[in-house]
Amino acid sequence: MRPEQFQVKQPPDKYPSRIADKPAVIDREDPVVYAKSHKDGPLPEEQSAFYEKNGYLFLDKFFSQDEIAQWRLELRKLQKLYGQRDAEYVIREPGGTDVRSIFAVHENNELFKQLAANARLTSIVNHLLGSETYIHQSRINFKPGFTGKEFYWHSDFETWHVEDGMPSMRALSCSIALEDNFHFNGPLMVVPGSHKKFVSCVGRTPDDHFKQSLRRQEYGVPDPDSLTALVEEGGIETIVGGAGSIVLFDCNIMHGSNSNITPLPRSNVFLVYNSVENTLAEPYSGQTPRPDYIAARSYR
Ligand code: 6CS
Ligand code: FE
Repeated sequence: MRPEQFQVKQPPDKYPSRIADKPAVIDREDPVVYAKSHKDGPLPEEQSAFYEKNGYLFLDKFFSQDEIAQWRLELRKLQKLYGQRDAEYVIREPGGTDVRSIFAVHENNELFKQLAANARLTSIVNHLLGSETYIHQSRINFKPGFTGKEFYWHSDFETWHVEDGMPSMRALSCSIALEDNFHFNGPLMVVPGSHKKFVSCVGRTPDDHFKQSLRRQEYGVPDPDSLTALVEEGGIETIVGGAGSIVLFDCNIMHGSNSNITPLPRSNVFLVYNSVENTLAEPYSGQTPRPDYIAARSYR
């Protein structure tokens, strides 16, 4: 795709957050599935409809064990390399030095670049988002055994809107299990249906917030009452699946994951696809945009 200059004029702030002194829950204005119909496209109709209703879709054994083995080998190489070496796109566990995440793997690593462009995956993503897409963010979350700490409840979109300037809810994440995600080693938890509500959070975003939030997020997280209300309505689903399974989840679904105190790593690669119709504007916080390795401000 051609290099695209991003937004020149600031789209309206449809989802204000971190500006009021008390939380609010507002309805989603944007569609979930942008395809004209659940019928056309690479997904069975009931799966496309399930995604719209619930905000996520689990696909077991999406990739073969041979494919996974090569990516897992690469992941272990990166983990070893960055265990000893720092880089701005390498995030360490809070209170420790184990590698928590490595960002921009779709740019810096040939194998993960190819994975991000996998046609079986992008055809499904483009159907759900109703357009061509580009990678807004990619990362490996290692969730190492014993030391992998939690990711507290949050909506990715709340952060991507406030801190990156993403105008609308027209993006999704694909989490690819490179190790088995069991119910006990810190799998992703989602609140089905929560993608249709936007929780406006309290608190002012600290400058350079990402230097803290990617280790432990404390701003842009829902207040207990709002979270309780969402869970009372939708419950909590834990996404478990063997290496090779994937889960697609809407940018605004409330999700999180617990710490991993088992010996078994829960290492997943996350690819965030954004519609080319939804390119980043200026952060709605009014602050300096986050670095490109966290939020792409152009694509090729
Ligand atoms: O701030 C972000 O973009 C990152 N933070 C979380 C907790 N999830 C999305 C993304 O990795
Ligand atoms: Fe997240």
